[in-house]
Amino acid sequence: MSSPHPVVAGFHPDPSICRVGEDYYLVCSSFEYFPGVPVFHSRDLVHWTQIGNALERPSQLRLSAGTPSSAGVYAPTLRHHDGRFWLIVTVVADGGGNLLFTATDPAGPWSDPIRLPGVPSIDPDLAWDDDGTCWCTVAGIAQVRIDPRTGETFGEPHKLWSGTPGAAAPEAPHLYRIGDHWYLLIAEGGTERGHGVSIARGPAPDGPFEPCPANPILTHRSTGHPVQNTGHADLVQAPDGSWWMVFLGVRPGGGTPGWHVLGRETFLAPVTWEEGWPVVGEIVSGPPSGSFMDDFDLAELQACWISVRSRPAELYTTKERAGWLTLRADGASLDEHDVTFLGRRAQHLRWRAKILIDSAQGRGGLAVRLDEHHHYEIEAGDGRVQVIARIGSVRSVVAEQAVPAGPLVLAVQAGDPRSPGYPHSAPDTLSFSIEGSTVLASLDGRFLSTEVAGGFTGRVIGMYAATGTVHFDWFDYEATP
Ligand code: 6LW
Repeated sequence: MSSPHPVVAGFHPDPSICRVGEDYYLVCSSFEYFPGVPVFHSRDLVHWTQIGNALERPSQLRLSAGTPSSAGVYAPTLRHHDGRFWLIVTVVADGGGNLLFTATDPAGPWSDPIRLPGVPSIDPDLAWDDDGTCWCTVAGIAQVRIDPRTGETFGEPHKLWSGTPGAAAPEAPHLYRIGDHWYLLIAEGGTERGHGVSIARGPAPDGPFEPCPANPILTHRSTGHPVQNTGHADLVQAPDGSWWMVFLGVRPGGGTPGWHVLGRETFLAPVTWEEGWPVVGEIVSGPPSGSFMDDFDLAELQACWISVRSRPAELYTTKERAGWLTLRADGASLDEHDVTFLGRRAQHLRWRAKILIDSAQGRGGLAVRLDEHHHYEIEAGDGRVQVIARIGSVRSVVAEQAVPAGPLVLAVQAGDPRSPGYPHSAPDTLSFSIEGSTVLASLDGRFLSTEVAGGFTGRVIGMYAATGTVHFDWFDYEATP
């Protein structure tokens, strides 16, 4: 089976969706990256455009250098109620916890956080009943009433449901009033190959809840489906009355056990109802996302650009040299938590990215990053270009070439693996080159996969400064056959 395409490709997990009139909005987790919580808009559920990031000011999101990768921003819920947008999210970091933000325009600005010290756990959800009571439901599955304007909780959290007996990790709850019932949708099985979605219903927002006899209503566990790990879902009703589910899934490649390199992506499926229970249809393939070019002519950075933990304006600017991005190193390398790095999510199984770099005043380059311990890069400066591989605790310069002074085009391509079809075959090969010259190094892509690196994210491709000040004229990314 050829793989259906996500509707939001690349590392965009834990989707939460809401509709206002003809407009749909969707948010995702962002972990150690800043700005946090990408916000998307669509009119048809299939074509999505990023309209901003909800957490874009340090007063909203402070991820210290001590925040581990794959900690940070987890599993938001987006809702529209009483004329405003409400976003609730867990920030796994010092000074974090469950935080609530509001906005009148989902493109921003979003408020500073309202703290919810009485809300335990992760994956908070918001639902309001007819008398205006706000119910916050979290992984576990537990619930507590809150005042979303102040963050006050009323009473102690109480357990609502443990999910299917024997299933791991009941999490990602979303509570909905649909017809005469309250429905409690959850993920279970863990966010790996056993992932799934189950549902229960009851007469009131606090239950009691009766599980659907057909649970899990969505799972690809133990199937040959090209999209695996399906779970962590949210439901939305279209203006025509039809129902839809967004959920995360991965596209593993290579031999066994399969390696997914793009992180957990957002997929879409139709939902019908039988005897008062939702039935999830086959994935609706999204449009292949297009190519992307930024020549840094704008004063502000586009919404898709993300940095690691923070983005101090003095280290990242397009105002210093007109039409160029200037990155200033701050003493940290890609092996550390606070590197000067500006990247975007890889969104295709096969792609190529290029930059035009001027490294006369420093060293820097083009990196493919999974985390501090898993990244490959091509770096220019001091009259040479190096390809560097960092895999676990091993760091190695795998290729080096002297180059003449002046700007250079550096490229990386994710192409087919060597020995495709073999049980041990990699998902892809990452090849690094100086444009117009031969490939300097071709590296096994599996080491930049979630199955090797661990964690919740996917590959991010970007520019960085290792020492001094480095200028980038443009960044160009495109899918390849
Ligand atoms: C998230 C949990 C999950 O909080 O993974 O897939 C965690 N589901 O619900 C991190 O994304």
